[in-house]
Amino acid sequence: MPKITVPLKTPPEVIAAFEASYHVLAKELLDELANTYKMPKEGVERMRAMLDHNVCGGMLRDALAIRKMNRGLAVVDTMLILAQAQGRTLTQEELFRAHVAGWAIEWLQASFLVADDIMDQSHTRRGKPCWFRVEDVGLSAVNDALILEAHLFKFIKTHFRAQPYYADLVDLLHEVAYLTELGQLIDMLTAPEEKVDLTRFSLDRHSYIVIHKTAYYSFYLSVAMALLMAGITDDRAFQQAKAILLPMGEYFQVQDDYLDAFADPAVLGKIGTDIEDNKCSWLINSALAKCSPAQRAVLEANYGRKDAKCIAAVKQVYRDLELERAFHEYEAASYQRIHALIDGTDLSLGVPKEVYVSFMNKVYKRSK
Ligand code: DMA
Ligand code: MG
Ligand code: MG
Ligand code: MG
Repeated sequence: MPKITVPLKTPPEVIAAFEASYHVLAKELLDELANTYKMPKEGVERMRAMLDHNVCGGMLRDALAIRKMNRGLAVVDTMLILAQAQGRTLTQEELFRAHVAGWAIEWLQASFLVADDIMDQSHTRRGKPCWFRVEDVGLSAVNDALILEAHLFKFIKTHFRAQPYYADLVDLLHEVAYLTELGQLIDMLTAPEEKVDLTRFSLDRHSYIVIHKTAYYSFYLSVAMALLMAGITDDRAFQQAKAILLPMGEYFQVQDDYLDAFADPAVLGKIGTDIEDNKCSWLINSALAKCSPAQRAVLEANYGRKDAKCIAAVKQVYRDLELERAFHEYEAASYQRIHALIDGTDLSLGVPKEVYVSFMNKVYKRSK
């Protein structure tokens, strides 16, 4: 295999080019509203504001600070690495298609997040109010979540229908969206409002939730899309990607759970709601595994209640149990485990290790 060089961080010019493609896609969608669907101007402007708030999230300057765009950029990074492995560079068309595929994941994520914030009754996202909390939006955000999902299939059609793998790409997106929705279902079912029952939680339940709600779309999808675009058809390559990226995604969601209680909301861009929402988070599961009967009683009395005093009492138990340290131990162990999986990859399947290493580097020890 030719030598592969991967920058530690995605270079700013790669990010800028990726962002430029956002504007191409947004313009296509908005122009179509006016020209094909004869939408009143007011509707077009509302759609523009909705996309700006939920998908783009501001200009590049802000993007670097708040929007990580990890998922979308991972498609681009993976394509660049796969091309190097094939001893070639991407054509302009291929690079643009990698951008479009990356934005499809970002659009899908926007659709999930708009709905997730309603379900979780969250307050802020990416440093701004959640979309449903914006004045004059409210529950019409439910329809916006559906529109965001429809959008990605529209622009995937525009830019991929002539490709031989178009049907596989659409099928993959539908399958991964469904898996995510199943994860969200079990996440919600395990966290009923006003019905706190800590015996409902377990690490097995947690693992099912996070692999479905997060790992497939945030990790596996980016690489699987790139494999399709690179013409890789051997199912073993997809299975291998799953075997590495699902554990990586599980680790990522454990970070998300940890940050929900312990990160500075100003850095994280969102205010945690897991404790008051009665969520089956990694922290509560770790606390239940270690706590004394007295601490368990405190958790039982305070978990899942929308009251600042109750939230503080739960966080105090988390601190007394040194869950921050437990998390850092988990983080180090995950790093070892995932790198062992990466080291075991079968290179004959045409996917270099750098694909996985570069993805892991983006998320390891993140603070937002
Ligand atoms: C989010 O899980 C999963 C999806 C599919 C959006 P979460 O509610 O923990 O996410 P966040 O902490 O970002 O609200
Ligand atoms: Mg949420
Ligand atoms: Mg949620
Ligand atoms: Mg969370």
